[in-house]
Amino acid sequence: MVSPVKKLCNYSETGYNYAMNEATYKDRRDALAAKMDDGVAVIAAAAQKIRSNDTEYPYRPDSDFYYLTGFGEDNAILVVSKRGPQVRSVLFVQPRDETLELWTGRRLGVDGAAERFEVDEVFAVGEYAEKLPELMQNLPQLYLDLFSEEYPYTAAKKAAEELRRKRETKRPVTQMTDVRRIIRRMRLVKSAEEIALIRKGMEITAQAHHHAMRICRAGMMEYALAAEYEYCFKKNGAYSDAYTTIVAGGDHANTLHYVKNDDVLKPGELVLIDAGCEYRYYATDITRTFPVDGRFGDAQRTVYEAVLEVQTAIIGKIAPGVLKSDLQKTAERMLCEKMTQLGILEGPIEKLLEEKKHKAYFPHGIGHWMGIDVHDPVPYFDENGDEIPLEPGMILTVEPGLYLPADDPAVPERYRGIGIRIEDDILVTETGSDNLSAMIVKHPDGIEAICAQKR
Ligand SMILES: [Mn+2]
Repeated sequence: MVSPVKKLCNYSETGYNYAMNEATYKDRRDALAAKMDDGVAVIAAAAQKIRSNDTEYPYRPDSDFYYLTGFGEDNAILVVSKRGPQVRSVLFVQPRDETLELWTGRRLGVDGAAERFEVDEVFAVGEYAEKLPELMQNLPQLYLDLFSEEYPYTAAKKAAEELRRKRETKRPVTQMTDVRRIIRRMRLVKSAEEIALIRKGMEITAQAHHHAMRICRAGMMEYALAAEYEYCFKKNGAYSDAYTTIVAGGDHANTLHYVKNDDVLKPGELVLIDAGCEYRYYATDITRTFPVDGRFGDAQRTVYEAVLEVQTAIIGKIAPGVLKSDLQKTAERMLCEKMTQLGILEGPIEKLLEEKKHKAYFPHGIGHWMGIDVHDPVPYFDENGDEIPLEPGMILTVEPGLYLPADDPAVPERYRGIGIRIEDDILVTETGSDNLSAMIVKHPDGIEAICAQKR
């Protein structure tokens, strides 16, 4: 059973209605409590960040806070306490303020938050410090961001210390635990609702990549092509990109995170574009590499097909129980073999791998977790340090590449200046995997066909 989504008039969080049913977030808070001993967990919203003087960056919530609340306002704190079987969720929010709201928009406020969220109590954020001693009374565990110096966490530590010093508690705090680690372990496996949001984002990202293939031409600036992505994302309801768009013409593709995007796209070159929208705070992360003027040259196609073959093989290996480190090893071995076939590396594969010679041309990982964050900071290893095998509901990218710099004399001349990465986002399923970005063309013939639709 799920409770109906409550509707609010004249209220939106940075243009969003909240993404999921409130019961989803309540279930997550209960799941967090189930992993806690008697104690208090504190998790805070991200602070606004200044871009210049008194203007701020567009606000983006803290991913862990958002995961537990679905709340997109800043200056908010969630406290979950567990006392035996009793779980209590308390939310601190910004109170309504007519004068400030005139400038920055409507806030939910204390009453609005109490109506909307299935938490036990809501208070104004200004009351946080004075409520802490009561919330923490006789609870010996403190779950918080161990590594943050931000106010909500330092205030919780201070409250614990005062309770102990003044002997106002029978059970002082004796242990502090990283709450983010627990939440992120929960975030590792995505729910059907989360997967649906990523699929929706992927439709938008797919449109943008296909649009770019159609409008790209020699003489265009990289930033102009990047702007087309932003336009596609925003007009289709994705509030932001999930990360800074990379549009790398020619040899710039050999700079892995090239975000300057300020060069002209030249005829006869490839362009590597790594771009994905963020839809309701869920990421997509897609790379496509295609010819600026629509036709692969022979050398370009040879390298492209080598990378594509590796990418297809790695995606084919994804299934429950598989280790990501094995995907990495397989990708490195396959790319190493391809590089010897292309004359980029020479010698026995085992020796090349042992000496990590392939790292010069494939220096990064085969993929990463993806979710609310594009590089989802969910764990790769369990509490014992053992690698967590793939299981249904996990989402990872698969993104092999070959980067052959223009000025590298070890690379055969015909391949110099070619940089290729092909990246898809893969959902692990019961039976294997589901490529969430399968609709975005990547076979070279398919790419040429879309490019030929140029206007
Ligand atoms: Mn990626």
